[in-house]
Amino acid sequence: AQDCQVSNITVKQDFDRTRYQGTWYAVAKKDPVGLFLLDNIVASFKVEEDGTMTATAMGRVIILNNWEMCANMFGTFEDTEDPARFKMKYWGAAAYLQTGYDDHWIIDTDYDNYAIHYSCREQDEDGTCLDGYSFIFSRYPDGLRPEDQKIVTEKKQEICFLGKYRRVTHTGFCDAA
Ligand code: FEN
Repeated sequence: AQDCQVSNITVKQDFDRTRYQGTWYAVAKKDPVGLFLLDNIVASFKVEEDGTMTATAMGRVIILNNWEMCANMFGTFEDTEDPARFKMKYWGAAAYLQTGYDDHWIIDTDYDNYAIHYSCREQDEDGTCLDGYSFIFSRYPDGLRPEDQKIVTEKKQEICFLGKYRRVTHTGFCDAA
């Protein structure tokens, strides 16, 4: 999959949404074009009674007039033929937050420590990703274990986003909210 074709990107085999439930801390992200979450990003995944995967996410944003806010985001995941490939519908608790509908793939996870999410919003004519985003999540706010960093670096390379990530800091800004 190192040819950077979106269609050649592999995802987590037999993704188990039940084991995936609970809290995940973003430790790094690759931003898309446009508005996004800045830092202090924490997500919580849940499987609803009808089997649908849903999630909430908090993250710091700076709105007009340089006002710092915690964005409260909601997502519902529509299933596809592949258990690790979803369509994510998302919206914010506040009206000024953008809504969207993205491809959302779980590239890899061990359920207990690390996870890599990938979304390509726009493909180039050559089949590579022109605009996309990615999150590296950890079960721990302090970051990834050294043994998981190696796997994550390999996966960043496979999805052709290596070198495009920024660390996501956790300062406690959204903890009270
Ligand atoms: C994910 C975890 C699972 C749940 C969800 C996730 C995705 C969240 C996204 C957030 C987008 C935020 C935006 C913010 C915004 C994968 C983390 C749902 C995709 C678009 C501003 C900034 C400034 C402004 C207005 C709005 O709209 N920010 O003036």
